[in-house]
Amino acid sequence: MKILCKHIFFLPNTDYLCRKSKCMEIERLYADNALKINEMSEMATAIVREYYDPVIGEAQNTYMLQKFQTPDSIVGQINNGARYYFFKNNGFNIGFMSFYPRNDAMYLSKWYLYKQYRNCGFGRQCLQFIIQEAKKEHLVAIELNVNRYNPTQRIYEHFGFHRIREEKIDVGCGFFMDDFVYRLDFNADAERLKSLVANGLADDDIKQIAYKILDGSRITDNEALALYTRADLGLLGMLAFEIKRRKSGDKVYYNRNFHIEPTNVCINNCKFCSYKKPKDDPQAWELSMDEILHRVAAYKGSKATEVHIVGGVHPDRDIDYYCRLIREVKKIIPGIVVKAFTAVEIEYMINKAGLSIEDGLKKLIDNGLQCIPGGGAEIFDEKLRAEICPEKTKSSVWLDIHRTAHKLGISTNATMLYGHKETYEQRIDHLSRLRKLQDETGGFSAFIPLKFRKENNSMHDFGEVPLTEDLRNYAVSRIYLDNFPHVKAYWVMSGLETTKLALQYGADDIDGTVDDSTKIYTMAGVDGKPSMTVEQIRQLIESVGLTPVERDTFYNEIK
Ligand code: V47
Ligand code: SF4
Repeated sequence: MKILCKHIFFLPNTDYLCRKSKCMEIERLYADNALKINEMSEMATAIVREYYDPVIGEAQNTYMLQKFQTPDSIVGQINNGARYYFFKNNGFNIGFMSFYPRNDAMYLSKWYLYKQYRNCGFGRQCLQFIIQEAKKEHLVAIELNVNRYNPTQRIYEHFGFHRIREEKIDVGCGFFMDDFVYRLDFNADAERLKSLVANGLADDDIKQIAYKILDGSRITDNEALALYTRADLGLLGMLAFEIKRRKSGDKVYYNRNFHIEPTNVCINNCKFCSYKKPKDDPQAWELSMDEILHRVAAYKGSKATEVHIVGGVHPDRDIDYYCRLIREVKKIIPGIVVKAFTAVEIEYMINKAGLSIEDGLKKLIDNGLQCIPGGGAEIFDEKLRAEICPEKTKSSVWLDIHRTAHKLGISTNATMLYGHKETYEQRIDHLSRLRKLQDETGGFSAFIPLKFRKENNSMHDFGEVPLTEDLRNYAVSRIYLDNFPHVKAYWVMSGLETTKLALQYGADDIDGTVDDSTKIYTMAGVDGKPSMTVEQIRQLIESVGLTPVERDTFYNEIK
């Protein structure tokens, strides 16, 4: 059985617009407390009777009268097979949804949050509730339509829905809506996989964790530790791939991008960094604005959709310089998305200008910043951070900058530098801080594990971890970060063969074409030129049986 959800409207037909406007009017009056519950109920019932189904109309009437008496909480009721759920908070009605069975499916006929409660996080709460109900019913999937311009898509992705197709909906009166259909699969293969786990060699406690994961539940820190230390790599791959499959099917995302690294001169001295050089070093560079813009101009007319701008924290540059840089880039290629500056660079420029994080970010956004990359996170554990990158932005500030960016409406990425001196507990602590922030804001798009590379830096003697450790880390991260829509295997850092394997261990994104425009990893010892054509990327993804999908920075698919 499936749940089919229709967002906002009941069923598409010719009187849709008329019905919709009446319903909206009633809801508005009710939300403004201008209507009493029985008046609202009668009017709503009349509309449902007139336009839809008398039985459901009655049920709605009975339901409304009963349910508005209930105390705070999300409440539900079954009437004649139809269910109505009203969302309440602090005694106020914040919205409602209703769904009812038809043939072998449940239709979510309406899901609506009153205007003043939108953007307050209730959308997430309601969706969580719908998912929980669907699981209780043992439904296999939820499908719902969302208007392609509706920003709530991010919420669905946050919960693991993936876009399966586009649909043109005839809403009557000659109007059409362009929708995306999103789908969340619960346990298509869960039972089959559970029996594989049951027949496998894992210890009982690992098996219990595996069942929990396959049931779609969140794992605890202790369970993550058990997976890191005791789970078989094959089992981890199977679980992580299943989670990836539920989130993005067999798709693997890539984009057409290039980097600009304005300088490798930096006020910090991170011990793992092979990139930073003193000003007078022959390997140091400080590109002028003209040089940068010249590089950008080379992509004019190309199909690149994103420029990724990051570099060292240069002591002489300030926020006005970087705002101008973004503006000039946009003048040259107006449509390009500017993903720029790690939280470390941002902290420096904002402090230098004497601005708060919020005002500094607003300024950057007003000048065209659209996304913040995930760099600078390293490892959040304060003690280890003080050892390997003592001057760097504090973990709490890194998180604050990303939190504020999300609240201001831009998405960001998160990274973790692993494979040096950190313990598994420290990795889990790092992932846990990210998971909590993502619960709060939902603003992260992708998590990118970055493997420590040892050449030309003062942590050389730590060596590099083996491939098995990379895969273990991809898998546990994918499983643990259940609220991150994407895990990226950054091919420039991991190399092509590891990237292919990472796609079997939970990654669903490999970054982009890059076009030989970054030096961070070649300077740290990674072989080969960081450049791939679209054909090479697609071949790489297809070679492991998955489907390449070009995306923009925000994971909109590009046809
Ligand atoms: O923060 C520096 C890492 C990061 C080394 O958001 C090293 O889409 C390994 O964050 N060994 C910058 N890692 C790169 C980065 C990134 C890359 C690609 C995509 C995105 C994204 C973000 O590089 C730094 C640091 O963690 N790093 N030196 C090294 N020796
Ligand atoms: Fe500077 Fe970044 Fe290198 Fe640290 S990792 S020294 S902040 S360039």
